[in-house]
Amino acid sequence: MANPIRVAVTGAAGQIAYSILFRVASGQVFGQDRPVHLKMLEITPAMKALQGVAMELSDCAFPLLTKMDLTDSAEEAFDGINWVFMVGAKPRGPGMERADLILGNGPIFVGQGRALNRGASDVRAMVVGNPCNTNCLIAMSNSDIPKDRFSAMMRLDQNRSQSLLADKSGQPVSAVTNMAVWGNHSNNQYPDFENAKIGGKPAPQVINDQSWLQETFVKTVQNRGAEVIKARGASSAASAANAALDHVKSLIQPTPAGDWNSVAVCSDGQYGVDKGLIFGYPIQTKADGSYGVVEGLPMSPWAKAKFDAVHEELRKEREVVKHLLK
Ligand code: NAX
Repeated sequence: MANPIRVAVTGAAGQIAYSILFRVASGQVFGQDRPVHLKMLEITPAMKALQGVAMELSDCAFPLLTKMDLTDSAEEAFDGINWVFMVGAKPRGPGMERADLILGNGPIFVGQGRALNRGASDVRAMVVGNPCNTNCLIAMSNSDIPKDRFSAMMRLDQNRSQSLLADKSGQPVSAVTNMAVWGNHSNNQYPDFENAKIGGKPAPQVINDQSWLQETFVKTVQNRGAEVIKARGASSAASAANAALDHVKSLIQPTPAGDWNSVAVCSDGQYGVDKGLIFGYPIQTKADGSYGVVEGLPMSPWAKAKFDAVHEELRKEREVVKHLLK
């Protein structure tokens, strides 16, 4: 058997982690031949609940789960890790502005960013805790590890988009490919139906209803999180965890030829985005494990306006947290 992969999960007693941990321990992400050592981080008051989660993990008798560490210290949690799911953050409360959420959660990612320096030489970090793009920017800025090891999650938005296009076109989800969601995981994100394909054909040609695509589709994807909260009384959890797993798999497995996935990564100026912003792009992972942004996708003037708006939103978020950036 290979050496165990060391995987940290922050916010490990929370609802998203409750789904991530069991699926990672069962081998669904890193493979059925790779043992897993879980390193679970929580805040001190949640350590008892975390013990309960660990008891349940133990009760599953997962053959691949070799070890569990439970801690309230980011330095301990990140020591020697290969991957981290950065989920832990406070959810947005009633009446809270986005800027308040950014200021509330941002400091968490300063300390955790520094603690990432304790990771293994190949450490990689993905951020789920909101506002995930800007939290990822803060962690990246406060750590010394290479920028291409950081990403934030747009995959729930991609999956929501694919499902909706499949439903509208009467085709299976697997027929919907090339789904880019540009920019920020916020209600200004732009799910790009213009470049999406259904059964290998351009989505607008298959659906042939521009006003549904521009209005209903885009708004439904943008507001889906809020709709789930209204219906369930709690924010997306199993679907968010599922997306986190898809996200990591799409970064460690080669992307099928001609397709792409949506991942927020550090911009190197592609599509005119400010260098250094964590921006949702179409990404392809190569056979050697490196990844790149798919360049040269066309955008109508209507789409470009959506793109510019979400770019501007991320610039403003960076401004709000500039005191937390190194
Ligand atoms: P929960 O409130 O169930 O769990 C969060 C956990 O994080 C709690 O157990 C809390 O004690 C812990 N925590 C807080 N501060 C911490 C710190 N400094 N170190 C370690 N742990 C800490 O929330 P949950 O539903 O699991 O959501 C977690 C985060 O994911 C939230 O910020 C949420 O907004 C975000 N989401 C992001 C999504 C995305 O697509 N990027 C979608 C789903 C979700 O809304």
